[in-house]
Amino acid sequence: MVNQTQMANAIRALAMDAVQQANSGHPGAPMGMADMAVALWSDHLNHNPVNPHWPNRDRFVLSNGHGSMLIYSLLHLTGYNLPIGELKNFRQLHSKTPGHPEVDVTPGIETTTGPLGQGISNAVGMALAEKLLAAQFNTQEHAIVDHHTYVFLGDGCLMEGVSHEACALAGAWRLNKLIALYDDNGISIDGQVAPWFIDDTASRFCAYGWSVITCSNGHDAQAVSQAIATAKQSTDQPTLIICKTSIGKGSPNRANTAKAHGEPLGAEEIALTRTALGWSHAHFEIPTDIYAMWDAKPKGQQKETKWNTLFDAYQTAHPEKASELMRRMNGELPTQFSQVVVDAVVDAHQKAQTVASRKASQIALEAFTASLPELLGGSADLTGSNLTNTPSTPSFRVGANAQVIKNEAGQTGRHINYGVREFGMAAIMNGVALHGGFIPYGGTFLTFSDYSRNAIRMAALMKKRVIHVFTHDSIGLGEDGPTHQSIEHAASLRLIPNLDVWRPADTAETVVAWAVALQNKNKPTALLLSRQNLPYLPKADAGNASGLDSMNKGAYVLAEPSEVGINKKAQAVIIATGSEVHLALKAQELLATFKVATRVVSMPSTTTFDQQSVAYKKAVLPKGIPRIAVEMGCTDGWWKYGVSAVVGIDTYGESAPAPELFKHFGFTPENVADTVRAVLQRS
Ligand SMILES: Cc1ncc(C[n+]2csc(CCOP(=O)(O)OP(=O)(O)O)c2C)c(N)n1
Repeated sequence: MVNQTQMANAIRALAMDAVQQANSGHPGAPMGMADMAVALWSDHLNHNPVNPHWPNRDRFVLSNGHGSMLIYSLLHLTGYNLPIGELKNFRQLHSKTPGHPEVDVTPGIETTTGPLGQGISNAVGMALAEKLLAAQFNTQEHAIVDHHTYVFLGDGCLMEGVSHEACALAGAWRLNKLIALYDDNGISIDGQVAPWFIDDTASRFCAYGWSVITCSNGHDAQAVSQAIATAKQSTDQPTLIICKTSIGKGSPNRANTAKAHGEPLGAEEIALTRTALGWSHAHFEIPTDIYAMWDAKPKGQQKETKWNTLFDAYQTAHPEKASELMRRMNGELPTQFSQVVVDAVVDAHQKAQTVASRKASQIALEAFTASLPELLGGSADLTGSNLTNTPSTPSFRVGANAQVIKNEAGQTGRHINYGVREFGMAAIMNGVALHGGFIPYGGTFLTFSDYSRNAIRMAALMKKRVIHVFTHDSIGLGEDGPTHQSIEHAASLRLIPNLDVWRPADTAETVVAWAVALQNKNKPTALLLSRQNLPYLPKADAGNASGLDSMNKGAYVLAEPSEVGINKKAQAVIIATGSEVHLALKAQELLATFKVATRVVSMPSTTTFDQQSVAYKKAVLPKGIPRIAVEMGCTDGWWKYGVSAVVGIDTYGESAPAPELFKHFGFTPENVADTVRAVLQRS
């Protein structure tokens, strides 16, 4: 009869062998967490290896993603479509077993982890999504959304500040179905952590409002299983289970040392470890009886079938709710959404309002949040500045009994006060998007996008629809000064592959930017929005859906020379973004008085424009005439558009009223016009 130690040893053997074969990787963490994994995966985790996308599965996040061989072993052993050949191919090109777990690459992986601290933060987002979705869809009889979110994490995740931001929120939100198991092995890369990590982790989590359980022997699978059972009983707090473990458990010479952390054990030590563990099977060979013990397919099928029966009953009783839930879980927008977009663009053209683009964003959101219940907004303590809330998005609140509070109309909150936690917000939003059922968006000042940056990058890498509302996007914010004024941010966000970046110029472009962001099912978007008012810019094709079609290409011809009374072909193209587009139009007028003919191109999204056909790009930016870019930010990114000059800012800003700053930094029609004339004289 196979015992739990043998089940754990199967993980240890696979981890040792795969890391050895790849000649790189981290054997220590999987070997140390193997018993915790047995406790969770064989006694508690509700999942179906045959259908990794079963909506009501428990979510499992390996926050210490360097221990990837733990999860690959578990997925293989429990019956996911991850054959042993993939484990033999660990860390090789195009294998399903990359160095760190990657969502949508390996069946059963819920999120991409590796950047420490973000996995636990994603898990907070998943648990939030579960709680909110349950409050929105479950009925007295039908607990359709009802699962746990489990996380494994190590010292590294706890040292990272983002874990504080996210875990504090998990406590405030009383995410009682979030259960984190801490691999407390006292080792990180530099050695015994004692000199640099003396936090009292139990007290820290108690202070966040978590329940904390300590397992003095994290290698006692039954004790860990008992702790998980207790954690599942929690009705109002998330739980941290502290498991005292040995890194590299089983290795006679490497266990409990940093040497077990990030390199192969070596053939000799592997042989010694096998002997110590009593594991005599060939490399990568798992005996059938151990496979049989691990096989989670029959139980998983049963659980899903039971849920399907419940869902059928739900569907019969509440057909609309059932199809709405499935639509949202599949990430599909409602069919009427495209009409909502057209109406919002037409409305923007008709009203022709002069407002800040952050206000234009709120106007767009009013239309979109009313028709998309999946939009889950928020702000990192700047709601009144970011303007991320609308009448359709009351504040998300949780009562002392851990229930999501509903208003008189029975609606849950849909706008989250993340507090001053930009990175936490971004990583939590990733978790919400990964869970499904919501499209998260969150606001802060553009300058603080640096705080969130790695989570934005992770959303882009994972191809998840997360929308960042970055307001106060330039020196145009004025008196707050250089600490708050973005300079390099637009350019540096544009460098992140698969991140769409929009800097709209007026109300119509802002609606389009939001619409594209919402339709970008497989990428995140950053919306860069002004603090200061911007005029509506008349467009030749306004008032019909074709206006939408040019704006959504990321750049379009806004004004030809004829619009300022010059009947000759353009001698130069002025390219501008966001708040600088109206300045470009004024420069165009001024140049006309000198008989200089220019075309103004509004380029709200360089990232979207870059995706267009060569023919379209040529039509907007014709060859043979000089181009001048205007943007209140660093100039670096513009040279790739073949510009002859950039009116930009390559220093930090200054504290002063915005109109003075515009003059000081040369953002005047006169300076733009002079720049164009200087370029023409040179060419
Ligand atoms: C944000 C981030 N910084 C640094 C690293 C590099 N790194 C990978 S593992 C690790 C140490 C983690 O220690 P611990 O969580 O205790 O893992 P263990 O040694 O127990 O495997 C570091 C610094 C990383 N992956 N992510």
